[in-house]
Amino acid sequence: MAALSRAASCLTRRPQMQPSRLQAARAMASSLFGHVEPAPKDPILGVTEAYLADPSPDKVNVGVGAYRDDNGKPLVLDCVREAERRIAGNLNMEYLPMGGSVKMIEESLKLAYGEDSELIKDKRIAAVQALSGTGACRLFADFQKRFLPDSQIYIPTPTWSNHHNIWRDAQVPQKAYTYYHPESRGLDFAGLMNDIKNAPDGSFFMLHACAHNPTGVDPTEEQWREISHQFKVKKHFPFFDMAYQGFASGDPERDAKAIRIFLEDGHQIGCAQSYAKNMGLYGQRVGCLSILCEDEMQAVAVKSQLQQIARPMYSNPPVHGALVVSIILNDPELKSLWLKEVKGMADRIIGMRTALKENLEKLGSSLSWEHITNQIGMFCYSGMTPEQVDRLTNEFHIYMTRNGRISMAGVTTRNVGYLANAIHEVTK
Ligand code: PGU
Repeated sequence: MAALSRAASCLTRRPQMQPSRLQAARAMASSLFGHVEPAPKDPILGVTEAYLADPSPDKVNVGVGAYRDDNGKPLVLDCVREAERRIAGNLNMEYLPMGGSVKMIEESLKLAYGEDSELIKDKRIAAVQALSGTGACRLFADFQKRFLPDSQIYIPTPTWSNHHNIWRDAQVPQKAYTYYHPESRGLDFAGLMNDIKNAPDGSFFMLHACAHNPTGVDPTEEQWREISHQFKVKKHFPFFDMAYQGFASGDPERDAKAIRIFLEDGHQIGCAQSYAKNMGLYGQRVGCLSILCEDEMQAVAVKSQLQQIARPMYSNPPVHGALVVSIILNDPELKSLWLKEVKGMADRIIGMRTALKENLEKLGSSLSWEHITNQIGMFCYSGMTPEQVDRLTNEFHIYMTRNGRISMAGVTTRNVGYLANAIHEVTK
């Protein structure tokens, strides 16, 4: 006992330092990092932090775009559980190649470019596994900076807040293009077309492939055709961020329509894919970056450069999520289970849109809430002001981003009445 406590006091005893040396050490530390200010809270992930810190039993998190089941719990898909059973104990955890899992990439390209795409057969697509959608966008931004150092990126107003950080850190200058029309709560198509026409020829545009975040407003098929035509005239390069394939319509094939229209028109495109939402693999960080090239030789060169960018950052991407994705998409039975489960998630969200709107109407709200059911995907861009959102948080413990975006994926049968009542209180 005595020996133990002696040993413990040895461990906790501080080494004696001369006061002058201590002061000098502190001064040096403060001169090294003394200028480092705390970073501002992230507008989306900061909301989750605040939610977690709130002890209220009534609290509701409709901030982050992460799917919850009708009990408000995170969902692991059955197809994912089955894939994990097949992985466990059967597969090794060796490094993947720098460009990631070849199988996962093959399956991802089929999802984005079409099962029988000639472009895949002709090996015209340079593609690498990426650290989910964020990593795919960032790899592309770094590639853009390295090989087209004078180019800029056009980003819609509004957009997912992290797009600005991604291209900022890659040191690619950003330009805004018109997207949303606040009065009609719909697409500002005329404004969008004008900005496309007025951008210098050969500009880079970042487009949300489907289920635009945060507005939930997508162009119609006809409008996509016009956009694609105008891109052709102007020789612009479309970069599609496809973080919600399957979440717009419930069908991943239908949600790839915008991309397919551009492909039919013969564009070269870039595409960021994520399995965070549509396979519920959020924290596994699995996605794919692809760049359609002129021919196979160019694709080989581009892929080798993408790998070169990845190598000093993280060397090679994580293996587990890539195994899950490739097992599911490679097996017809598991794939059809996945498609059923994606549709299930999308349908539950659509149901919650109707429920939220009906609850607001029942409470006698004189405002129009049509947009809740008109918008698609994970989010409702409610039109609430930052001050109204602050009241929701402070008075009702409802957590959401200050731009008025409600993650419909966090709305459940149990909390929809409470949410509607609170929204009515702060908007009446
Ligand atoms: N692109 C868009 C348009 C997104 O909305 C998101 C995620 C991503 C890419 C990146 O997703 P990965 O997880 O990297 O695949 N947006 C969510 C999730 C939280 C966040 O901000 O990362 C959101 O709530 O907007």
